[in-house]
Amino acid sequence: MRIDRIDIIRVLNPFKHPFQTSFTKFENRDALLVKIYSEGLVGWGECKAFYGPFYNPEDNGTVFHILKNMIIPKILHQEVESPEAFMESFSYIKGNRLAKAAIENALWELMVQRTGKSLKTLLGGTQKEIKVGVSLGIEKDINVLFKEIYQYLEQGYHRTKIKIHPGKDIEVIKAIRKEFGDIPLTVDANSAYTLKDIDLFKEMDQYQLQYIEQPLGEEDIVDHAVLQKEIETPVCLDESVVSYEAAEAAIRLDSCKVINIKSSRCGGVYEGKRIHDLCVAHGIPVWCGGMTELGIGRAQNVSFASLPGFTELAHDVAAANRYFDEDITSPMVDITDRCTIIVPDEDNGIRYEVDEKQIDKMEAGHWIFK
Ligand code: OSB
Ligand code: MG
Repeated sequence: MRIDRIDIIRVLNPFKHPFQTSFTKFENRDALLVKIYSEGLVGWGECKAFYGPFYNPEDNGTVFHILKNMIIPKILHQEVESPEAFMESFSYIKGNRLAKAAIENALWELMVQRTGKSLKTLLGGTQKEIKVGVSLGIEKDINVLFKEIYQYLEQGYHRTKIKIHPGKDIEVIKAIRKEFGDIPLTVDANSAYTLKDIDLFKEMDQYQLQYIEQPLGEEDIVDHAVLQKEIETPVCLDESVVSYEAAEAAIRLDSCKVINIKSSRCGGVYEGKRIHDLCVAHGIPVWCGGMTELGIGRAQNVSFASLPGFTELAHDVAAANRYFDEDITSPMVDITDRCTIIVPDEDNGIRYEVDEKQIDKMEAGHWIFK
């Protein structure tokens, strides 16, 4: 594929309801999109970074730098053989995986157009639909949280995940169990705790959580192994799994019993698939995580989650209207009456077309490289 031009576009899409995590409160999805022009085709990619480095070390500013100064000058007016070849040729750039994944996303879209095959087919996906769960932010008022849980249970969401942080954890879990009985429930700490809190996690064992997501720091793979030995509830790693090697370390050390794969956090779906295959080989259950994506990234997650290992656990890939009134694909990604999302493929003809009018409406910056 010859790369003829690349645009970086910053968009802002307000959340219907602010999303509070242990690291920040999100009012808008502030995202960078990349638009790659290649031999008469246009491939879009979405960068999953946020406006600040709260979830992982990258943010929109660092991504912009890496794209503008490190990646775009090297691929503009050049041939790129495939998304995999792109990733391999940029392995000399350390980290910066969200930045690389944004370009990779657009290259896969170009591959879809060039081959006439779906991303599901190109990746080797096997599932027709994926099961979705909901991830709810921290709420000051427990009644607001209860109302939300009722609302999503009514829509059939297959699992409820709540964000926790010190001071808003065990009591909230206890209250939810009392109100909702034995619903499939998980918690996500976004690395807000340390091993000093081990008693708290032991106490959580009585609440039958499906898993506890990323209780300790991103780099605490060893500490997670210590914690997992002490508790029954499966630890699920998110932030710590930045690469195939990190996943391998976590599996070898028994740092977790479940892994949340966010392909972008690992540099794209090519690396994500390698981690998926590794987990399947070791019998580690996996599910597809989310980053409150806009439609381009959300649609890519839907295709990624069709890989054969993503079976039992529900994904953080909800309907777009759970977050936003409007989105940048037509149609917006939506759920079925079984609370699943249909995976686009050649047979069902479903496509989430990029809606450029919506992108224009949300545009907050535009840079052209040609
Ligand atoms: O840790 O899984 C996470 C959102 C932003 C950053 C990190 C995380 C999340 C979520 C929401 O939990 C996932 C989603 O609904 O897209
Ligand atoms: Mg998480």
